[in-house]
Amino acid sequence: MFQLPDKILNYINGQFVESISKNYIPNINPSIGKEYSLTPDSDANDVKMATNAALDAFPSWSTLSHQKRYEYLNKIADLIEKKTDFLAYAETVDNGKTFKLAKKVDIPRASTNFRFYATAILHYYSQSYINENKSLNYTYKQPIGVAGCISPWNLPLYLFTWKIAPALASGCTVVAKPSEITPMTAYLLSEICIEAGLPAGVLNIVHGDGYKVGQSIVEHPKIRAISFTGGTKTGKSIASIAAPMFKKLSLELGGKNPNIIFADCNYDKMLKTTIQSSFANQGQICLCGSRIFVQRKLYEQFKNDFVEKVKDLKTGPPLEDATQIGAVVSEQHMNKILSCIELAKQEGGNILCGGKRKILSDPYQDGYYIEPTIIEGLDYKCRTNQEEIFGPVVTITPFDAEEEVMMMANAVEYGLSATIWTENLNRAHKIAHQLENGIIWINTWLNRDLRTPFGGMKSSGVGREGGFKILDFFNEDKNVCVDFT
Ligand code: TXE
Repeated sequence: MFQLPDKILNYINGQFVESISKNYIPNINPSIGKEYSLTPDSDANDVKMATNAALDAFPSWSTLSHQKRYEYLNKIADLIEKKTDFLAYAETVDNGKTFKLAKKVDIPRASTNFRFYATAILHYYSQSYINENKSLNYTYKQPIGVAGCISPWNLPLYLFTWKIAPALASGCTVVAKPSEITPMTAYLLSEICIEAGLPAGVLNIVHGDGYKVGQSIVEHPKIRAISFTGGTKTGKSIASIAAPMFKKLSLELGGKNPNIIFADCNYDKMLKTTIQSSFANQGQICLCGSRIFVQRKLYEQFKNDFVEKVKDLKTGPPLEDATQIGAVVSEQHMNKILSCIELAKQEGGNILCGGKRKILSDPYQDGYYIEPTIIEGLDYKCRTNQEEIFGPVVTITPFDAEEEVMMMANAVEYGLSATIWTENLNRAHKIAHQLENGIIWINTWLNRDLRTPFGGMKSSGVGREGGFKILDFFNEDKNVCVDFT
């Protein structure tokens, strides 16, 4: 197949460099549970060096024409597209997701992220006001400076580029950190940036752990905006540091998303999509619908059909074409998910299928595989139905009236996304307006238009990514008033 580097480097000031400490952390391939590469174990000193490079590059990058910035980002999109198979292979080895999914979703979306923001900046506009022929007010969009972009391990290149592309398009320069659990495609992106001729210091990628590198980015006084996707607990820690420094914050955090199914739904489409929304990427997508609520008269039929189809899903080596459920991202995460399943049993849950680690044959016997798991019979208030599991685990719960399912759906600290299945569109819109979620899908799931605001409410985050919203985030609005009496 392809050859991946057995050691990756930081990308600072247009160069590949070791961390100053010259230490490395092992990078594990979750499909076989073995080390396959080394990642720089960077710290605050590397972040300082990267930030200085970004500061030096800011004056010329931020005053480059939109057309010129378009050309750089578009070139990067072209190169990602050209290397789709290699990048998909790298993502599969690093994350454990199926090659099919990486090739069909992750890598094409990474290219689209750059393409979308390359063109968005050409259409970005601002307001102006003439008042009683005395004065003109106009909004000058000023790039904020050096932006910090910190991303998670579940959709590594997809979410890494989802932050970097708009930041660069806005005229910001960037200090970025991918998850230390899945750093490979971020490293390959830096090779692409060099090939695209991106000027030195515009994008700097510092590898390492959340505390020594991630927190150093958040703490650095010259990094004026933080765009973060990851766990709610980490989001709280970042906010507690950034808020008193008056930094701009974009936080896309965890979710515990309801999937609400009414008896009048388009049954076949609902069932097919619900399998996807439950187990895509081994359930490691913040938008997965992990709490499934089914109107009582449909419950038994749905339960039987859903369990039967999920039992047929093939859990196996991610590179094999027949595989539908790959490996979860790490041994630590596998053990977290297995402990959540044990908790569900203690809380009175009935495991309808899955529920345990799957041991594959050699050479995959040490890989991190969990069978897709469906649990019924739990109270909506129990921990299993309140806490984010972030694995191939869903609960199913019957309901009678709309008021009851609305109450249960909203009875969590999270508010990221929700799915509603019904052919009664009056009911769908009424429920959509009452759900405490930032993203609502009606009779569909993960149906994305990049122009739309993306993000959650409550403990699912602060701010919105997507469209011009994120360009506003990376810019300061300056109002200029001209008197012409
Ligand atoms: O996220 P973390 P992880 C949820 C999911 C998962 C949990 C933890 O429940 O189990 O979050 O996942 C960096 N200051 N989601 O461990 O720890 C870290 O190095 C600054 C939902 O991936 O939040 C990584 O680059 N940075 C989420 C990034 O933050 C810090 C997707 C995310 O790490 C830091 C992934 C700190 N103190 C997990 N600590 C979603 N909403 O999509 C860590 N980091």
